[in-house]
Amino acid sequence: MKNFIPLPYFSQNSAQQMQDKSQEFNALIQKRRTVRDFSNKSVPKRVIENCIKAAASAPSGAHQQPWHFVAISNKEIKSKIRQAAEAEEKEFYQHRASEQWLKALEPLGTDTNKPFLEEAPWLIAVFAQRYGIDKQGKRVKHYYTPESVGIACGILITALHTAGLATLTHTPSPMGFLKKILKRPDNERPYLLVVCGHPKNDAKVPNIKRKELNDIVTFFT
Ligand code: IYR
Repeated sequence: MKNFIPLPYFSQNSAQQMQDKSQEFNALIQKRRTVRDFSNKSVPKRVIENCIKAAASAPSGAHQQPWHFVAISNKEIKSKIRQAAEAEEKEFYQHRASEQWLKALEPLGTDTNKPFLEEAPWLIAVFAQRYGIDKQGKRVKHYYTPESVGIACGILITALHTAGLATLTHTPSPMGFLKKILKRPDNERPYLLVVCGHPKNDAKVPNIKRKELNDIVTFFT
């Protein structure tokens, strides 16, 4: 059934305001870097809650909001996740990854050791719901789930960065262990593990560059 209301909270900006705001936002987001050296300095739960609320504002297929976020600061659970992730990563680096894949990862300097999974104050495991379950316990088909959850993750990372936190989008593969450790239901599959917190004082990042606008955009005007 249709139920429409007037569009709320829309601010009309002048061309100048749009230019200023977009420039300001770009300057802020350009400072985001994927970080792997986290300090154990704590981050209040309220901050994580706000960022998850922001993430869940993402558009989703048929507005079905096919996501679930598990935020972990608990030491034992982080330690279990580290152990399981490192076991998978060993397999990956020693057997599963092709030469080509390992070569592509070289500039990032990643390896099987994942101390950040215990050191960072928060891990946010994002789950994608392959289907929903209604109040009667019946399956509800979800549409565009990976796209919806991907957009939510983008907003999550942006919100965390805006709050002044460093993030790492981590995808130990396969991630089935997250579902077990975090006791998630059958309709959910692990999508992404977002590690977040403060960077270590001497945190280092790879010396890599983003593509130029000309290399990523085509305009027809
Ligand atoms: N999951 C592994 C390997 C890895 C894969 C990609 I694609 C990256 O961008 C980074 C790492 C790891 O986390 O080490």
